[in-house]
Amino acid sequence: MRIYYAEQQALHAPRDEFFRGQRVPCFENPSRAEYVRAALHAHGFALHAPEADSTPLLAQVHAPRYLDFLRTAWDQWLARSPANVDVQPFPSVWPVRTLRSDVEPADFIARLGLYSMDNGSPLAAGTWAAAKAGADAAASAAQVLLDGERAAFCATRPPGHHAGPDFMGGYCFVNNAAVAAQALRAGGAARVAVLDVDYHHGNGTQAIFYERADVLFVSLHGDPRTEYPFYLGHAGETGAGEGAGFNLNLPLPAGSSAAQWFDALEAACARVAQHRPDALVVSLGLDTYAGDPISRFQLQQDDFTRLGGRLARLGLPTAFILEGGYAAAELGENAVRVIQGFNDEE
Ligand code: Q9C
Ligand code: ZN
Repeated sequence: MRIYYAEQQALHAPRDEFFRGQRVPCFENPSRAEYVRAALHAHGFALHAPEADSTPLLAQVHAPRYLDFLRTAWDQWLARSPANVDVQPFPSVWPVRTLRSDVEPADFIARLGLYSMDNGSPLAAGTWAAAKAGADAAASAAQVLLDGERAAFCATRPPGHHAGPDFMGGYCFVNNAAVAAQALRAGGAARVAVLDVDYHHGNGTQAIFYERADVLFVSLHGDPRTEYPFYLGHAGETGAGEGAGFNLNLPLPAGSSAAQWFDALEAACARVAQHRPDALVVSLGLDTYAGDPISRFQLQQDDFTRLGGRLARLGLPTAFILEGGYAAAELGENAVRVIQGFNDEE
């Protein structure tokens, strides 16, 4: 398994976020990837810097004006006032129903709202650099699979699966799993499957591929009736147009046990196998862990070994993309267990 880690991850280090009415230190912070890097190193895995440039792929899964905004957002914020270097911008207004999203406002905070689904993706000076490096890792992972490698793992952050065609959200800026899937398609894979096992529904990935039959999206996640992202991820969302039948959501009640979760994983794996994909992209959120501070499933550490083994038995070239997981001190061990479970099954 070829493993990618991008040092630039540390450049995305916003201070705090809104949580239950308070400003609290960001759950999604550089220590997460640092813990994963340290655990991988301790277990003897070699880490590689991304070698691919995701620029053309990003343009295929995101809108040009959104990418332009992201790339320049921090400079735009500083242009408003040099004192903003110590201030985090947050959106406070959004173009919801009846409001126009086709006209870019001149006001920076209004543009930030236009390109956000929530106030939960704090920006920092190095957000673009970190997010771009993560997408480069996803593109690199896809490329090594196309070159014949069985599996690759992106130990990257910020995560990506909530980022849609033209918006950020839920700690995510660019959709790394979509970049990997698109890279596999562009490189000759006729059919690709994305399996999203993060606690939260991958609304961004679903949206990007919703009308496509070539990329199947399957997700198991906390029921959006009670869990973020709330406004997508229901069982009735099955794809549209050409993509009808190529989207499968398996929502589970908050508090679900590991046994319930693995039953849903079986159904997910059956649908993936039925698609007969040439490659698999796994949106690997580790926030299904019982110790996660913001999620409510009950997986224990050994369950991640079992997950890795089950995915290996699909027998597909597989790119793992790290998504969520906020029990930072245990994140490294949990990631290593997925890899060991996968490798031991091969
Ligand atoms: N600031 C992922 O796991 N936000 N994202 C909670 C609001 C929603 C999680 C608090 C959680 C998003 C990639
Ligand atoms: Zn999550």
